[in-house]
Amino acid sequence: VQIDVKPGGDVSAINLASNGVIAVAILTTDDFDAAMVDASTVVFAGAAAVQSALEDVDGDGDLDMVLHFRVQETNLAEFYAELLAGDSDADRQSVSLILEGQTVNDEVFAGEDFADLFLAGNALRELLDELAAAGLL
Ligand SMILES: [Ca+2]
Ligand SMILES: [Ca+2]
Repeated sequence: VQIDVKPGGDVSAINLASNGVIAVAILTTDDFDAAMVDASTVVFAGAAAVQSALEDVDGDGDLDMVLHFRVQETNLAEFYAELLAGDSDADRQSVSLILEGQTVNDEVFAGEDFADLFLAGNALRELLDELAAAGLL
């Protein structure tokens, strides 16, 4: 299925130090009706959704499902730390993110979108210090 991490912007950048939520839209297409998604089954980057709503996020006249995930409940910080250990000059790491779930009819679906993960300032310095102390840089 088609998903859109942080719908609305061109570049989806996720600040891993955030205590907020990431919005991910599951888009309704000719082949898929997002209203059929069972939001309680959806997993994104290791996290379950804390909120879901039907909304036309792409403005094409049909309702899409928008789910919210808490940044701190995802596994993105660990993922980012691994990537940073391999490429410590890049404080922005581009990744492919997968969302999986089931419809109310028990059909399994998955979608993929791309986003930039980043940390800045103290949060970035602390992680680099941790990686260095662990001998990973
Ligand atoms: Ca996006
Ligand atoms: Ca729509």
